[in-house]
Amino acid sequence: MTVLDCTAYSAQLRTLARQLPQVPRADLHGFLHIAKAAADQLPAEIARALDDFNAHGSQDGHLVLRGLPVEDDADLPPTPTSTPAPTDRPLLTMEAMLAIFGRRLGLHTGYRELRYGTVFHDVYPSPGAHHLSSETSETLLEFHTEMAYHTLQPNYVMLACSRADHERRAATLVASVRNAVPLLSKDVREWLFDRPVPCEVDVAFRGGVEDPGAIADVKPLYGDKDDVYLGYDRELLTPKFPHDVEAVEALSKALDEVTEAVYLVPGDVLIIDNFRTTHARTPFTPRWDGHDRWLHRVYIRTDRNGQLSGGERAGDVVDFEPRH
Ligand SMILES: O=C(O)CCC(=O)C(=O)O
Ligand SMILES: [Fe+2]
Repeated sequence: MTVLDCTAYSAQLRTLARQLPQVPRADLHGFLHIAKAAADQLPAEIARALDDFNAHGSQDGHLVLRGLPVEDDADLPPTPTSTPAPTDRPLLTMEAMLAIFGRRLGLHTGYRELRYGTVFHDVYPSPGAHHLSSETSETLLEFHTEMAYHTLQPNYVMLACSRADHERRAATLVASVRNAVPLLSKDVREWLFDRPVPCEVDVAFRGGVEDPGAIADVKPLYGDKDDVYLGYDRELLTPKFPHDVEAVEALSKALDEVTEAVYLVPGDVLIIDNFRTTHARTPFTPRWDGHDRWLHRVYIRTDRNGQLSGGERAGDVVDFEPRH
């Protein structure tokens, strides 16, 4: 796990956060435009770490920025229990960090069908959540590459922590394809490369249909043969042919073997390279006391792998088109 301790930059980062409009949702495009100016003024060490991760990725496919400014628990509003956040909700410091760091990397993107097309998501436990939802708590949220079935799949998933779970049991798991590939046989590597495998989609993208089936195809390994991208979802990939089933099983095992756990604490930002990893979250126990685990999430697109075609702005909302 790669961790950058940002404690020394806390005051500087607070100053940058204060330059942002304090009601981000009132004019999100405007807010993210100003965040770009802040991203250009980041402390050199942080700027370098983000630029380097953006240009080359990393062996373990994720980066943790730790010790960032964050409200004291007592100064935070209660952990949300509904989505989306009210349009007039004041900016939280962790949201400011996602705005600024995200603009250093690329363009914040909303997905029309997901959470009303909002760009800044709250991730919190919800009683009776669907088993594929980030609102689960007592069950394992299984490995998924975020929206691997979406042609405009985000390049990065960014998670920021305002509150950890009470017992600090919840781990965000990340498995990197750069670590997993060396564990695969040449047969499996070659079989899965550019091999379309039927894939179901998350509930938000099912168009109100209970079970539309595998309406997309995802290639588990693709891109540059010598440094492949990964598309892996333990729940949604539905290989049919026996050879596909076996190969996906071998990939699944390799990913388990290289899994790393990140225990997010307040003041952490986790950046997940969504083209080279799959991620999951282990179970935890909510207390429903207003102080449950609370993360903030954004999706970032960059021009890597053609995720942008030109003219887009940070804060744009895109429509679903399944991959084939
Ligand atoms: O709760 C977490 O740590 C991760 C949840 C998740 O997969 C997500 O929000 O995309
Ligand atoms: Fe996720």
